[in-house]
Amino acid sequence: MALERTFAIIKPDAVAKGHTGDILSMIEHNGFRIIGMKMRRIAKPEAEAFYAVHKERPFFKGLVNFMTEGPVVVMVLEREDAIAKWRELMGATNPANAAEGTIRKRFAENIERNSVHGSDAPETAAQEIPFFFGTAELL
Ligand code: IDP
Ligand code: MG
Repeated sequence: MALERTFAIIKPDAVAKGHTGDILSMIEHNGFRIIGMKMRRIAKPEAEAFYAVHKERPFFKGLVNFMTEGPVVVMVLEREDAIAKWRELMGATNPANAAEGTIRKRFAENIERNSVHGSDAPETAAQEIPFFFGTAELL
């Protein structure tokens, strides 16, 4: 497996509760190199565009409100098989189903306020990385 990049977010619930450092530590201890990172807020139109694939879902409005309620940390992570490995470290969308040792098992409040985001496929990563980062911001 070649080096791969994925896009990650530490969501507003986890930032507000002071879990940023613990999550970054888990990322680094699991062999990811953080090649881009910034703390910022996501504006409503940005959240709507970012999650456009979910716009017909009943949870869409709540999701957009949640993702815009406070600061997030957006990141680009690099390692072998980064997309799958990051999804594995995140854990299942619903923390009730998340495996021991995953970020969502440890920190997520519920299926919506679930602490982290990760790209789900190479095509998604290729869209999500430039959504938040210019090439000069990736080190
Ligand atoms: P993922 O983040 O594990 O890839 P997706 O199905 O892509 O999960 O959903 C995107 C985000 O939407 C989730 O991380 C979660 O914040 C929210 N979400 C997903 N399903 C539900 C739901 O049934 N109720 C409320 N929020 C949900
Ligand atoms: Mg998803």
